[in-house]
Amino acid sequence: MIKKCCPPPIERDQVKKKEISVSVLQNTSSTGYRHHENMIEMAGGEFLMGTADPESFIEDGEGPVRPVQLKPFYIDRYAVTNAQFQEFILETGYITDAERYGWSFVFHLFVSDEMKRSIQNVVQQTPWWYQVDGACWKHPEGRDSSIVNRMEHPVVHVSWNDAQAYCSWSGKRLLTEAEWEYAARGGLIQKKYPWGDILTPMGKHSCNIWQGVFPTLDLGNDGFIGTAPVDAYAPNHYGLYNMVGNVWEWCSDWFTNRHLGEEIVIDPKGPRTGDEKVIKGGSYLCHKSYCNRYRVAARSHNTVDSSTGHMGFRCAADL
Ligand SMILES: [Ca+2]
Repeated sequence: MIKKCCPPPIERDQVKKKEISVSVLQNTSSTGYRHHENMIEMAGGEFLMGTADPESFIEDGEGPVRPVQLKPFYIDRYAVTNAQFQEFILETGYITDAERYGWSFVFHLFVSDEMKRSIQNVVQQTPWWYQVDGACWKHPEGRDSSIVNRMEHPVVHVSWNDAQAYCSWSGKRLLTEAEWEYAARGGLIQKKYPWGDILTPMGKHSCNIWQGVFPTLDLGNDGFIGTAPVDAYAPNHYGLYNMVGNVWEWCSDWFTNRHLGEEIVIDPKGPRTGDEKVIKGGSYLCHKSYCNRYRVAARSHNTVDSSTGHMGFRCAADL
């Protein structure tokens, strides 16, 4: 059985979608990419993507291990923060999918008992997700919550559409899955995590995941229950922070669990079409007992208008 702890399958098509005019959101900066100072140049070249790790989820399409070649690109050092996303919203007036629909998925530990009693819609396969009215990027736990003390945390409750709109405004783009995995590996070959094969080297926590008993007790031994600031923990060898844990990150590729093996692939961009987009890196909700997807080869997927309290993104750009 696939342990689908993470992004709940969202059925929002009961709400008529408005066309989003991304054309009005084109980059208005005369200096090029926004927040370019926080981007790092990746040299590109060949690397081994995917894994044959016995811990991997075969049904997710984590394998086979395959050679991939990439051209150089820029990548954000950190996930996009609440502060950056607010800048985008203030300049453009953009309305996120969660705001248009009027709700988003919030993890049960962040929903008050009083609020739970009034919520009818709980995801059956993953009952720890509550459909909370008013939950959105600036109210992560519902209308009465705020991001005031979390401006340097990753923005969440953003759909793939929202991430695309932000990228368009900032003159950037989402990473392909291959770029994401190349960057996350930090130059290490076929290691489990961005820093090596040991989850807590010398007993030290290196990413924001779940400790305790999922989904009821998060001990927060890594310092955080819920999101952490985007610069928490040490970066990988490429200088990138929180490539695994903290929040899932949207990629540009449509999802498939079938890949070509052996033949080297150059700048893969995923299938031409699909139903769901790839997400990478796992989140603060991942635990070895259930959703061991905070490994660099791990992957999951969700629909383009889905949003949750544990999905965000970072940007890339062409050189
Ligand atoms: Ca944690």
